[in-house]
Amino acid sequence: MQLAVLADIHGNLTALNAVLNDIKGLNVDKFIIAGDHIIDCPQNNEVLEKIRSLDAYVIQGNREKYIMEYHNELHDEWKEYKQMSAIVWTYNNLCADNLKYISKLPEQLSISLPKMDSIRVVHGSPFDISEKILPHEHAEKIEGFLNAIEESVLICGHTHEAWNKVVNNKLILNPGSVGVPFNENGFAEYAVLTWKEEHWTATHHQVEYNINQLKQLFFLSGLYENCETWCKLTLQSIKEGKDINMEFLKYAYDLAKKNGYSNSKLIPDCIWEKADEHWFKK
Ligand SMILES: [Mn+2]
Repeated sequence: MQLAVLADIHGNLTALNAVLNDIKGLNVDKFIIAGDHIIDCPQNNEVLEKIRSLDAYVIQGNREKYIMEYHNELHDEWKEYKQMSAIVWTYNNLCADNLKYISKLPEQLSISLPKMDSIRVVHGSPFDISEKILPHEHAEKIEGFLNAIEESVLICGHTHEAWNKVVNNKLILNPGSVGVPFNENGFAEYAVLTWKEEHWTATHHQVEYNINQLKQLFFLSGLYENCETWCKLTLQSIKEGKDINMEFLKYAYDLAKKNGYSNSKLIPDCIWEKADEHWFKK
């Protein structure tokens, strides 16, 4: 039995197609897709349609949660902020069918296959959809995460860093990110879980794809003109394999604080624009 494990596609159909093409050469029985399918890159409907066409175990990530919260009118103010424009654009462009599909996705899954060790799938951690588990920063906490679950394998995404580790006979696996991977070469990432000799083993895979083609889709889709700053950051993150969006957010929040907006949860557009100007001049 072989399972392909994907996470954090973030609307990047170009990378997803490259990964699926790579997987064709393997003997994969089923897919696990661990959330953040959409937002940040332009082809959100296409990615969801592709996922729906696969035989896959699928959960929500924090991006899908944002979409549902926005849909349920919990964040009407988001439409007034450039900071949130990629979420709002994605929501406004999502087909009704795809919205319904993500609304029905569970936050976590427990997979039990006959005569095989069970697998827990989460996006962040077993406790929180947005909690990061990083192998070096959270070395002591990892045992706690694994003790907290009944299953023998914990699959998580969210950090866009590929790694796996066996602790007390339990396996923790992050397949990395298909759409916005944080690595040295910018290649799309996924993992394969293989059941052999009474246990699961993980292998990591990287696939090169055409980033220029992806870049053109940012323009053609209208995403770029609606969310210019966020798109420039996302493209830089993909090119450099680093979380530039997060670095920019820190910078913009600091700038907001310096300008007397210390209590605002969101960054006012006047600060956002100033931060953009400074950032891309660097
Ligand atoms: Mn995430």
